[in-house]
Amino acid sequence: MQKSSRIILALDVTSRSDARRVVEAVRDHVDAIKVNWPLILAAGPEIVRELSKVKDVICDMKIADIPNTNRLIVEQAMALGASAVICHGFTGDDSVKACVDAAKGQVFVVTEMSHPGGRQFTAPVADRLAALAKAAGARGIVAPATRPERIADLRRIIGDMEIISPGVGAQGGRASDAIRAGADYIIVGRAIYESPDPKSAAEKLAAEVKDSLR
Ligand code: O7E
Repeated sequence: MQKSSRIILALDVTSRSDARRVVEAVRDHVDAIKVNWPLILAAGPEIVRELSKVKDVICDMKIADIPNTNRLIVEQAMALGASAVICHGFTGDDSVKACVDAAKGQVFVVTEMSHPGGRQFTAPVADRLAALAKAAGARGIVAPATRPERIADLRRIIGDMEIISPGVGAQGGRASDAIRAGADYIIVGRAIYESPDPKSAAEKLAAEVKDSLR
């Protein structure tokens, strides 16, 4: 995955035509595309293969099952051309390890979630989830741009593993705060795909990220 604009597009649109329109507009300003259930259910799994020809695709199925089922899901996602997958860690280390093995390490594990409800169950165990991700050999973790101080805390646990961070824009987080706190990439959905001008929205975010790295 390139590390240029440090923006991962969360492409939560619900038609293939919208997906193509947004990707065409922003392809030079994002480093990867995250595909979640809304688009997969609307456009079919082949959308992963199609998008993977344009950019690295992170399959965000938030996999959360027993090890064998996790393995089967990851194998299907990788066969479609995904570069990485996202799984939950609360299922335990055997389930996460099954994802890591099937994806040859290309796994991001969700820690503290970015929405208000993320404080309820994920926040109290986020440090343990980050440690679990590290022990399992994952590539990185997902940590909240809405609480940049938590990005910094979790960074201390995982060392130089990658942090991808959702919650910028529509959820109230700021790109610059997340990057300064230690995120490698921000994940941005609505602030780009709901914008009347997705290209300039992505350009503005990329400029903010660049400034925050100075
Ligand atoms: O708020 P938006 O529109 O910018 O979209 C954010 C995206 O990040 C969306 O796809 C949502 O499912 C995802 N996300 C969060 O918003 N918060 C989290 O804690 C975790 C995720 C997520 O994608 O986890 C894997 C990266």
